[in-house]
Amino acid sequence: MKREMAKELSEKIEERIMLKGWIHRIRTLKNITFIVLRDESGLVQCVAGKEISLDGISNEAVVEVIGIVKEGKNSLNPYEIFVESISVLNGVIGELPIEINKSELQVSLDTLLNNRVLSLRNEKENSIFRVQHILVQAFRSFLSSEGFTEIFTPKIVAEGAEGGTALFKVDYFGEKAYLSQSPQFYKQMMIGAGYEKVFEIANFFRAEEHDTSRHLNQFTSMDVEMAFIEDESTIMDLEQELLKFMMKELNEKGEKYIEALKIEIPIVEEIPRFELREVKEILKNNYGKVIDENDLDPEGERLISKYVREKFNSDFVFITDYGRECRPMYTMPKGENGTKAFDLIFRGVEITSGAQRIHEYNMLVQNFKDKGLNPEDFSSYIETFKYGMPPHGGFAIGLERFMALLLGIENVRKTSLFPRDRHRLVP
Ligand code: AMO
Repeated sequence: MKREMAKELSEKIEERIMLKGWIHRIRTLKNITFIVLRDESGLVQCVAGKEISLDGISNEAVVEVIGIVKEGKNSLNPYEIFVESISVLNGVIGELPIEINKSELQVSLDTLLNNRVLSLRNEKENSIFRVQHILVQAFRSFLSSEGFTEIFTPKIVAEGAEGGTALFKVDYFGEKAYLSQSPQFYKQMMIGAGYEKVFEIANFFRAEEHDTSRHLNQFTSMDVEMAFIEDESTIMDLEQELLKFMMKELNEKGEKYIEALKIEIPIVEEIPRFELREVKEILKNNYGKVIDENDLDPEGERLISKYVREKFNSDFVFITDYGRECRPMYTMPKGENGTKAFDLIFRGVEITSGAQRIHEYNMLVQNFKDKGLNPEDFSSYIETFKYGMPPHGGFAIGLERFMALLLGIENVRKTSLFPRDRHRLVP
């Protein structure tokens, strides 16, 4: 007998079918037991008379049900199953550490993450990573259709690519190595290799001591790099179109999850763009917030987002022209002390950094020196700029952070399957 799925029974009325899944809930009345079965497609109620043996049947046991499909009268599913037999394929040992059949899990973040395999069975938690799949597929599919090539760069590297941020050390056969913070150097090197448009979706590692709701020590970066750009605006145009497509795909393919998670999908149109100096003016004039540096702090990001939301009805804002001292060594300078770099702020938090990069060898060497770095330590990257590197630029979206903001989830640990933070190495 072929296995059917709980939410695909419309053609099966009055037929004898087989379902397999987990026991979601059991309610026993005098002569009848209602068993809600859960499989990947959803829930269905199974009705068992008292002649049916329920040995070993308990919440979360894996079972096989054979029965007849009937029109149902419950809100779970338009159909229900009159059980002829139910057998346990694999039972549950001991007490369940969490009750997962609630619409909202009533447990602490630690309990949720410690019992990840169980908590992910909850519909809401489960939906988060279905949405992730749609977003990642959309990212890949949009860029592929625009002629980008997907690349896979090393995750064990000899030097850090992001200047300031801390690195995890690795003992590489007795040699010093690090876990990669970003594919930055390699995606640029691929531009040098003649792939004019590349992207990568991968995990990267930051040994930051941050213990915040928006930092992980292992995160997923969705990286893009592209040759022959005019300047950083070409890159922002691309990201805007990419986000439009990702939101369209989520709308079209994610109905079930949008409902489960009550997602407010942002409308992506012309994303407002402000230079950092304009942002500073806006924050001073509207919120009395004075910023001295050529960078924005988290409060500044939150306030400019609020302003743009109210004035432009946009959940996104690009901020451009950051100061040279707060951008990495590969960033193309602009004017006296600026850069051709931008951030994308979404609902109050930075989700993307991007920029035009330096493509001239001498300028790059000088910029590394200006940042207090020894260019010789980075020679395998810098040498490639001697042999004809086109003007180029790119950006990266932090997937967990983007998802947390998109889904209205307060902590990035919840948008990571098995988050790595300062205190968490298992599961
Ligand atoms: P940046 O360091 O700003 O830029 O990282 C890009 C985006 O990645 C996400 N992100 C993180 N998410 C969770 N935890 C972290 N510790 C973490 N660190 C970063 C953020 C951030 O906006 N090479 C450049 C990108 C480029 O210019 O192409 C880079 O890595 O959402």
